[in-house]
Formats: sequence, structure tokens, C-alpha cells
Amino acid sequence: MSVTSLHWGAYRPQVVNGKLEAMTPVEWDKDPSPIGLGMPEAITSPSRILRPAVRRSFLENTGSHPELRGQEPFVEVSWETALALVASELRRVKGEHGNSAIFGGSYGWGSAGRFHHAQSQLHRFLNGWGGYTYSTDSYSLGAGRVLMPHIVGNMDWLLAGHTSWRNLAEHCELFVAFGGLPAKNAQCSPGGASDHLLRSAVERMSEAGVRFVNVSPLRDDLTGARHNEWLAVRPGSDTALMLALAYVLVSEDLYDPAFIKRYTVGFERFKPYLLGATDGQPKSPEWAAGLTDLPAEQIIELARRMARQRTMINIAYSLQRAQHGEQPFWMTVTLAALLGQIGLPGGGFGLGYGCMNNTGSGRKAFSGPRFSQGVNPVKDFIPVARVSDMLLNPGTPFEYNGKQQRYPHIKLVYWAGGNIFHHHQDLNRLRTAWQRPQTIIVHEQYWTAQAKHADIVLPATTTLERDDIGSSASDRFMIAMKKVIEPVGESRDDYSILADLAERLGFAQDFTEGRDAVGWLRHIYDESRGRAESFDIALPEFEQFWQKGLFEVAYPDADTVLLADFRADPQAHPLQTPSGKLEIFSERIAGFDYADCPGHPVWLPRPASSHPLHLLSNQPKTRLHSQYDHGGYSRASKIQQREPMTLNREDAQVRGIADGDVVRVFNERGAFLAGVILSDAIKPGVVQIATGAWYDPQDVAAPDSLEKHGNPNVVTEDVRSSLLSQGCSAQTAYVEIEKWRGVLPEVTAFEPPERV
Ligand SMILES: Nc1nc2c(c(=O)[nH]1)N[C@H]1C(S)=C(S)[C@@H](COP(=O)(O)OP(=O)(O)OC[C@H]3O[C@@H](n4cnc5c(=O)[nH]c(N)nc54)[C@H](O)[C@@H]3O)O[C@H]1N2
Ligand SMILES: Nc1nc2c(c(=O)[nH]1)N[C@H]1C(S)=C(S)[C@@H](COP(=O)(O)OP(=O)(O)OC[C@H]3O[C@@H](n4cnc5c(=O)[nH]c(N)nc54)[C@H](O)[C@@H]3O)O[C@H]1N2
Ligand SMILES: [Mo]
Repeated sequence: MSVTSLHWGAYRPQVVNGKLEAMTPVEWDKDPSPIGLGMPEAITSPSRILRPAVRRSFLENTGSHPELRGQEPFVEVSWETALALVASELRRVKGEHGNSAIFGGSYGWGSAGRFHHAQSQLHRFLNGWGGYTYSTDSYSLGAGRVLMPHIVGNMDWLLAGHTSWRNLAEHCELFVAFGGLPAKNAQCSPGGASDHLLRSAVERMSEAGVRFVNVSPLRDDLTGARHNEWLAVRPGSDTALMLALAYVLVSEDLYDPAFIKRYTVGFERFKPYLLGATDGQPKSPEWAAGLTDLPAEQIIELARRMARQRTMINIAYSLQRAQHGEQPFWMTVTLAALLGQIGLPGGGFGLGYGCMNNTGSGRKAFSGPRFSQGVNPVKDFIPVARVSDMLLNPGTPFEYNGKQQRYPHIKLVYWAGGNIFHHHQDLNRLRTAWQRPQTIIVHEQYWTAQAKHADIVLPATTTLERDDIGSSASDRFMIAMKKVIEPVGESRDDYSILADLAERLGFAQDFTEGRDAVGWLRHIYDESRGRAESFDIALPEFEQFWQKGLFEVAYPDADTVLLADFRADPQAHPLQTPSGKLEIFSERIAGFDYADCPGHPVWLPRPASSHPLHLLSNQPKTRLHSQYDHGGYSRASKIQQREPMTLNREDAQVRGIADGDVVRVFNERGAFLAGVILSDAIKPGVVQIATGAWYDPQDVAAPDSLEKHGNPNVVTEDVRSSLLSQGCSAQTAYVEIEKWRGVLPEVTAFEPPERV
């Protein structure tokens, strides 16, 4: 029985008479993810897109009634009709408006295989067609990706070099986790998570006596540790806490001046701010207590422990997915620099242990085969989370990382492998923006809101319906993902759809280079063998790999320790920052003159909200984003069909809300329904709902309709993290809730749209 790779793990698909019956986790994985278990019923559920479909008035008259997207029935058409329509739209828009009028950012995770990676496929195709307006960075690490190269180094390089769990078990004494180490998130890694590591790593560290501190509004963001202290911090206040920790280190002379001198620049510019000389406000524990809701004594005691022990400071990505999200990342590095343990075994800082399975695996960061996307001749781009801004304000200037750009005029949007009605903030605003383009083309497997809001929908195969190669940087196995079932309905893989279109548009040879999908697998595999060698990995011949089905990347003898080379010899291994050192003050960032991201880390208060509860919309335990929300595993977690929301008992009591109730969650941007779980494991004043419930407006024609199913992005704010990064700020959101006393509307998210 062959093995297949999903973002959430490796499984053996069980097929009986051509039908997928079960997904069995591989035997070597001691902590497999249940997400895969919900797939069999989902793959052939009524949500599956079986045939190409076109929005009715668009089919009758190309481009007409864009305001009816998401409201009108679809007409099912033949592949011939659909592809002819797509080709003629691409020709028309290119001819009338040029390639920059095509938005092909197509953000999203798609599926795990490295060849049938929908976004890469689409980018290569659009490059062959003369280019497209693209998007930079990610929703995951919007602020982090832009900040880190200025102060330490490129984010991918840092992630690949993280100190290994094995090293931590041996050398770390105190693990301070801002945002915790949520086991729910370590289920996944982009491209594959073939052996789940987090639980056993925490166990081994516990056995070795490591003490954990979980700094989070949620107690269960860190579980399984023997010594585990919960600091229930107010969301968005971690920078103040870190400043206060730094204040204790400096004012009690517990920091490491030799490290600061040799490995950093700019401490002398930061210190007067920290101590209050520049703004009259010492960043003392007493000051931070009022912002974080943590007692000053607890902050002082933690700082002293951190200085005494070998300490790893970890920060979850979520903390930077917020307004001023650069600041907690910058303070993490600054705090670790003050402790002087960066580059030492077991100490320093981590950016997202627990966010993804493979971070800290200690394995070589060889990422396996890659499908070349070619070169994009169009220079227009947006920071990925500025998509509504772009569609609503074409031609207006925006700041980004020290430069000014302009939003292009988009006429056509092409998306494959992402769900914007999952990932973007302020969905009511997006719905307005989504009416602006003339044409929206989507490849999807399922009738998600992304597909329902398109003009032309092309049905894509799932990973089980095609051959592919699974691999992910720092993962244990490279996997030959063999096709196990026939394509469902008339679905086709993204590659063959795009190859067909390239043929119609006259650049088939450029796109396919004369290869079919199997030819490409062999080609990209062979190409990766050279890169593998530079990691000291000897990949077998393709036939051997394919026949065996698996290739295990050996665990290296030596441990990885982040920035160990730099510590050993900062002249021979300078950082890729302007100074070659860690930058506590960045002349470059200061030169950009952004009030919302000055030259050193600072506390920037957020504007007050008239809504009392802080909303955390974190990653879901039961799925990957919106993927397989329609599968049995995710659906079993719902309450009265709605996504569960965790609420502190105190907050519930004053509002007359009981466990299992349905509530209406609302603010100035919109409202959604959710099912209630009461808990003491959440800080009062904070409510939590995972992202990923399929967007389900009650009245598709109303621009601010009640959402029936529990999609938090109806109320999150579509506002930049800062002018530096323009990242998304999903975690900065405030709401009020009330018990829903009306008739409960049926959830219809998983029903296909009307087809005529
Ligand atoms: N409020 C809030 N919002 C958030 C976040 C948050 O923390 N809070 N997190 C953000 C983050 S970090 C991220 S990364 C984003 C994730 O946002 P996305 O990556 O857009 O979310 P997914 O649900 O993974 O969407 C992938 C889509 O691709 C489809 N698909 C899968 N395989 C294929 C394929 O082979 N071909 C085609 N054509 N389609 C395929 C799936 O059916 C699915 O609809 O969300 C962001 N949004
Ligand atoms: N099962 C599953 N795993 C996933 C994903 C998924 O969809 N499903 N998505 C993957 C992706 S794309 C990404 S980018 C990563 C994301 O990794 P993260 O961004 O770290 O994930 P989150 O779950 O949003 O946040 C982690 C925890 O941080 C806490 N937190 C939120 N705000 C604050 C704050 O202001 N202060 C403090 N101290 N804590 C805070 C929340 O309680 C939350 O549970 O996860 C990946 N892993
Ligand atoms: Mo992400």
C-alpha cells in the first residue's frame, strides 16, 4: 500500500473497488494527525466540483453583472466551452489593458505535492503569458518576513537553521514560549509533516528537567510539559512584557554587555528609551503590569530566572499577525541578545517552534524537487494582505519597506490553490472589492466560497487523483505520492488545465517543454539530485525512488544551533544585515521614517475599541485553514452546526450565555454565529475561535449579511501591521457577543451553489 503526503502528515490511503475507504496514518509516526481521517467522505461529498461551471450572466454576456458574484446560479459547461472562454478573457484583458491588469498572486497552501502545486503552476503559466501582478510575503509571517532581514537575516534561512529539539533537550533549562507551543499547529508543515515531533520533544525536554513558561491568553497553547507555568497575558501586550523583562535585566545589571558589544549594534540608542530618558516613561515591570495584566513581581522574577539559566525564548508567528507585529519579533531578538546566549546550545531565540512540525527537526533543510515558475516580466506587486486595498483603490500609492509603489488597475483575477474567503480580513469589505474586476477565474476542488464567488470555475483533482512527489524542508521523508483513485467527476489536474490553455494561447512548448506530468516528475526529481548533494544527501535514481515509494533523509550526527557560526566568528560569518551584526537599532529602518515602525523596538499602544472582548482567531485543530472543514473530523467538532468559540465563564455569566449556546459575535464590520464552549483555560476578556469555517452568508445579496457558520474574518480588521511590512493584522480584533435567541438558520456552507 503506497504512502501519500499531506501538509498534515503521511498516510496510507485504503482503496476498495476504486473508492477511498480510509486514510491510515503511517506506522512510524507516533503522533499522527487526525485531520487526514476526515478526507474519505469529503472527496466525493456534494461539495465536490464535478464539472466546469460559469456564472449565469457572465456566460450570457462576458463581464456582465460583477455585483452578482456569489449570488447567481452557475451554468455547467463542457471543458471546451470553459477553456475557450478563459483563453478569450486572457487574450482580451492582455490586449486591452496589458499583463499588469491580471492579478495572479493566488495566495494559498494548495496541496502538498511539489509538482501539482497549484500556485506554482499558475505562476509559471502566467509568466509564459507575459506576466501578472504578483503578491509578496505571506499571511503567516507578513511582518516577520520584512523585518527580519533588516535586523538578523532572511526568514527562510533562519527557519532552516533553528536549534534542534535534541539540542534543546540536552542544553536548555528554561523555555519561555510567547504564544505557547500549540500541538494543534505542529500537526502541519507546508509540503509534508511525515513524522510528528512536538509532543515527544516536549516530553524529552521535560524528562531532562526543562521548565516551560507559556505566555498566552490560552492555557492549552502549551500542554504535555511537566513544569509548565501559565502567564495569562493580555493579547497584543507581549512587547510591553518583553520591554519590562529587558528593563529588569539592564537595571539589575543582569545582561551581557560583552555580547552586546561584540554581536549587536544600536543598544546605546535603545537603552535611553528602555529606561525612560527619551519619553519619560521607564519600561518598568510596574508599567508593564498595567498593560499585560501580569503582576510586576512575576515579571521581575521571570527576568531573573532567564538571566540565571540557559534560556530559549520562543515566539509564535501569531504575535506578529497584528498591528505593530514587527515589535514583538524585534523585542524577542533584543531580549535574547541581552541574555547573551544567542548561538549557544539550548539558548537564544526561536521563531515559531510549534507553529510548524518541521521547525527544530534538526534535519537538513533540503526542500526536494521544485517546479520552476519562470520569470515574471511584470514589476507590479502588492504585499499579499493589501488585496482589497488594491482592488478598491487602483492607482493610489502605498508604502512598503522603504519604497513607494502604486496599486495597479486589475481587470482579471486568476486563483488556484487558495481560499481568499478563508484567509483575508474583513470579508464584507472584500466582497465589495471582489465586485471590481471584470473577470474572476478559479480552479478549485470543492465549492468553497472562493469558487462560489468566481465567474469561471474549473474543477481540480485532489492529490489522491494524480502522481506527485511529497517533500518539505527539514522533513524526514521524501514520498512518491502515487495516484490511488481516478479523478472525481470531470476534474483535471491544474497542470493539464493550464497546458491545454497554453496550447490555445500559443505557448504550449514554453509551458510544457514537451513533457507530460510524469515526465515532469522525473525531470524535477533529477534536477533536485544536484541540490541534494550540496546537503550531503545522495538521492537514488528516479525509478528506484518511485518503486520504493520513500526516501528517508538521514538524521545528521551534529546538532544544529541557530547562529552558532556567527557567535564563533562574527567576522568570518557576518549576518546579512547592513552592519553584519544583530541590529537593536536599525539605521535603515529609522531612515524610512515610519511612525508605526521606528528605528528600534518600541511599545505602540493600539487605538481603543468600543467593543470589550479581544477576539483571537487562531489556527484550527481539526483542519488546515479551511481545508477539509467539510470532512467528518472537522464537522464532528461543531456545536449546533457552528464553529466552536471558547469563552471564559465570567464573560459568559454576565451575558447570560451557557455552554452549548449559539452566540452572535459582532462589531462595526459585521456579525457571525458560533457555538459556545465555556472554559477557565482562557483569560477573561478574551474569546477564541479558530479560522477556517467555510464562509456562509445568510443573505447573499446583502453586503453585510450575518454569517451563519462561524467565520471570524467577517469581523477582523483589514489593516496593515505597519508601513514597513503591510502585513495582515488578523489578531487585532475586538468584538461583543450576545446569546442568539432567534430561529437558527441552517448552515449551507457545504452545499453546492444552484446550477442550471
Ligand atoms: N483571522 C485570521 N485569518 C487568517 C489567519 C489567522 O490566524 N486569523 N491565518 C492566515 C494564514 S497564516 C494563512 S497561511 C492563510 C491560509 O489561507 P489559504 O492557504 O488560502 O487557506 P486554505 O484553506 O489552505 O486554502 C487552500 C485552498 O486550495 C484548495 N486546493 C487544495 N489543493 C488544490 C489543488 O491541487 N488545486 C487547486 N486548484 N486547489 C487546491 C483547497 O480546496 C482550499 O480551498 O489564512 C490566513 N488567515
Ligand atoms: N492544525 C493546523 N496547524 C497549522 C495550521 C492550521 O491551519 N491548522 N496553519 C499553519 C500555518 S499556515 C501557520 S502560519 C502556523 C501559524 O502559527 P501561529 O500563527 O503561531 O498560530 P496561531 O494558532 O494563530 O497562534 C498560536 C497561539 O498564539 C496565541 N496568541 C495569539 N495572539 C497572542 C498574543 O498577542 N500574545 C500571546 N502571547 N499569544 C497570542 C493564541 O492563543 C494561539 O493559540 O500554523 C500552522 N499550523
Ligand atoms: Mo500561514
